[in-house]
Amino acid sequence: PQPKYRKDYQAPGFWIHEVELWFDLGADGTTVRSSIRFERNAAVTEPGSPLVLMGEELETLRVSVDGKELGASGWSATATELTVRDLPGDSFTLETEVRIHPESNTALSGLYRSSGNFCTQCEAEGFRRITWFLDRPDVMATYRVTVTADKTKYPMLLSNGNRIEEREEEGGRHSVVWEDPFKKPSYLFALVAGDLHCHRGTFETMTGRTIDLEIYVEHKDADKCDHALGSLQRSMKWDEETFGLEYDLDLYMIVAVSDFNMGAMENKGLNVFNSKYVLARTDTASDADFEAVEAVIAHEYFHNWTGNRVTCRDWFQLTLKEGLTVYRDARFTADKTSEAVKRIDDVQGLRAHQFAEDSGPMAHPIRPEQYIEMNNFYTSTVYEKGAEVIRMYETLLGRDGFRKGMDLYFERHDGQAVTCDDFRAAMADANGRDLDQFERWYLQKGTPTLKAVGCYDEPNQTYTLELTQSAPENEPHFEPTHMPVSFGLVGPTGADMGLAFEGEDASKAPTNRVLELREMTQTWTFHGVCARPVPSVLRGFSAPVNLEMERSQEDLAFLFAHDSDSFNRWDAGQTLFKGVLLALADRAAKGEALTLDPAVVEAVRNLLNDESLDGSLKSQAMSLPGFSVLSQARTHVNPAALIEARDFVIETLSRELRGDLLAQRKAARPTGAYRADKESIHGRRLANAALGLLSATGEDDIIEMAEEQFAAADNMTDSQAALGCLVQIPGSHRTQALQAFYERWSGDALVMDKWFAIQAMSRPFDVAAYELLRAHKNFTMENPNRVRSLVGVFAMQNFRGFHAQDGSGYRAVADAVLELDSLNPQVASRMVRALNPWKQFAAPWSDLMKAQLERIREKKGLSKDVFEIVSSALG
Ligand code: HT7
Ligand code: ZN
Repeated sequence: PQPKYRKDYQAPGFWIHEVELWFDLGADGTTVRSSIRFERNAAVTEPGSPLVLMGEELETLRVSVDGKELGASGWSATATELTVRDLPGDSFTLETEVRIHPESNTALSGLYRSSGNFCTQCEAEGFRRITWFLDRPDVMATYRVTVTADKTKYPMLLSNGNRIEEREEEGGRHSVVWEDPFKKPSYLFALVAGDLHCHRGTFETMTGRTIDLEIYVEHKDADKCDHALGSLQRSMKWDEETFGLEYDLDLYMIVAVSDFNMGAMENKGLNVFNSKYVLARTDTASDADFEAVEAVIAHEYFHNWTGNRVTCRDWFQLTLKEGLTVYRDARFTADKTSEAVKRIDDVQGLRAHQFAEDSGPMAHPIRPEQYIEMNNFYTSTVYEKGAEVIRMYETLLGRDGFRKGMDLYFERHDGQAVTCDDFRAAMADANGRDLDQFERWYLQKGTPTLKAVGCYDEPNQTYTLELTQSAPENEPHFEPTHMPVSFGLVGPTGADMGLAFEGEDASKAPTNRVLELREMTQTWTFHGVCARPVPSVLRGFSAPVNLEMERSQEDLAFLFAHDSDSFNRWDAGQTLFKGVLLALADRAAKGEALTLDPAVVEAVRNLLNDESLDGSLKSQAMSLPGFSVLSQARTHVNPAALIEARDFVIETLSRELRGDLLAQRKAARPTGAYRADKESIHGRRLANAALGLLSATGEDDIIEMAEEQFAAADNMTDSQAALGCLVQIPGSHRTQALQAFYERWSGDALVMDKWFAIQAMSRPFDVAAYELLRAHKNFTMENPNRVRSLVGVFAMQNFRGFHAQDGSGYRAVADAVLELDSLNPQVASRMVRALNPWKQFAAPWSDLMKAQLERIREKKGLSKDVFEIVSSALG
């Protein structure tokens, strides 16, 4: 397969203004008729040149132009292109009729079936699996869609926009006609047909319009929709209040489906969701699940402006809508929960996944330069690093400046398909700022390093900070970025000091400044610094970089105890832990004895007992850097040594802090019936983190505590946390708890996903246990959630089992990839990435991982999704 390049962009040869579609849905094939109004784009194609449309797996039944059916010489079709010659002029109507097979579509792209219902997924390039089309985002049209199906089996027939007509047809069938007045690209098309429960609500907009809200789920899930509806209402309100953005259609629909490749899809007026991000009831979904539902509903809703009304010119610009929308949903969640907790969770995720991706074989700029299969570029780099880049605009321009930039962006581009450069220009022009250099964040891959060196001059009472940015190892053409570095100085009492430039009064100066680093190296000098401070650099993680700074354990412990910036306070702890863990891993690799510095234990004890912190911050403060973050800091990683070091520190903390953890758990656990207020959520998070840490030693009284919690829990947060502790201990505690959970929940697919995942990430779970679950009657390769719960969790979260020294973990995952590749290439290509970092590991692990990648590459007929990942990994 040949890559496509960003530099080769050309406008389409034809524009499409209006589309009319007729779907005749059947048990054994579906017929799709289309009538499309084309107009030649004279700037690109010569008069008389043919029309070439995109398609995949379509059986073409008929082609006509302006009402005249074309004979064999008028058109020709290959597997992926329909060429129509002899066009009557530069504008005409083309009609086609095709037959497709949703009933056997296991790739879940285009029109497919899930739990007996029909649904679609068109992003990125799935619309061409429905009908011949110019399936590219810069071709925007209005749609009128008629859906016809059996009325008993499919009483609900949905598509984008407004329902304008319903009629009975012969033979027990019926039709519904939909019209979407907003021009949209084909990737936002959607159709759903099924027998579904509809949970209704309304929203009154800021201009007084009433919007109907409809959430469609399977009947059995009718009592799990309240939270989704509330989340949607809160998102609509927030976007009005924060960005002045009002919803446009009169109807907003969300449909939950159980077979879905990703989280959700923002189709205009008709979102289709993975049921995981809709269904929530306190006994089946944890606090984290509730938060995720709200965040994903918000994300898809926010796309209505950032993505749908203003869309991407081409797929290279994906971060234009995704980075911006992730940034928007993160602000929403921060407003609704806790800004500090959300920031820490996000950066933890970014470092574990995006930093790893950015230093591996799939590293790419947030705006990639090339791709073979676009679906492979829905990455943590495009999404999460993309959101960090948007956040940097905000840090540089301020909240008000950012809002001005957003307003100008919509004023200029509503209804258009645009580029990341258009967004940057709106931000610059609205604020009278030069953001040319900022483009490098879109052009360069890899994580830059930011080196900070501070110097306190006691006689002159000045503090000089030197910042240096340097190239990531994998970006040979690095040029300095425009980097906001949020900075403070913490004085000996733990209070922030004034940051005065020469001539300013330190007592009146701000205690936090955003320093704009534009050169490779710059220095700043602060005056009136009356005592030796401890610097707090990159507060709030103001840029997505690796910070390097020589700091003593004492200084880190001091920041861990005092930094006024909650993020940096947490991060000081992480830096401290990371140093300790890596040193221990080096000792473990040499077979040396391990000991933990008591100062580290005391630092955690202090945090735990700091009553100014909420439960979530305390639980974050005691979580150690994970396997991914630790292994990024080393070449030739010995996974066994890393795991041993981590286990040792966890067990030591568990023992040494036993009294504090027990007290914290007791104080933090909410009493009485389940409540979902912030306090209770923080309380459960701390109590369960404490229980998790306590259970590391496997002592009887702690197991008993976990068993009691498991038996008595009236909510999934506590039940799942207790089960998570019990499964770590081989033997009857584990098997009984798993059995009880299974018996209670075997009829609920989303809870069963948890049952698989909890086992797959547990300590005693080796390849033999994996194979047993692989053969379990509740496992299927055809459901992506189930695959992610078992194969995904085993490969990406069970480092012990996956990195087994005999290579059996790698082989098991490669087997799954090969099987999945024929069923669902998108999911296969996600799973295979677990093998990507093979070069980072020491022998024998690296050779064993590589051998599995080679085995996969040899498969005949490998999908281009998996081919692209494997060939870049073997590169
Ligand atoms: N915009 C949506 C992306 C998406 C997707 C992409 C490829 C294949 C399947 C997919 N399902 C959804 C999700 C979002 O970011 O909102
Ligand atoms: Zn999105």
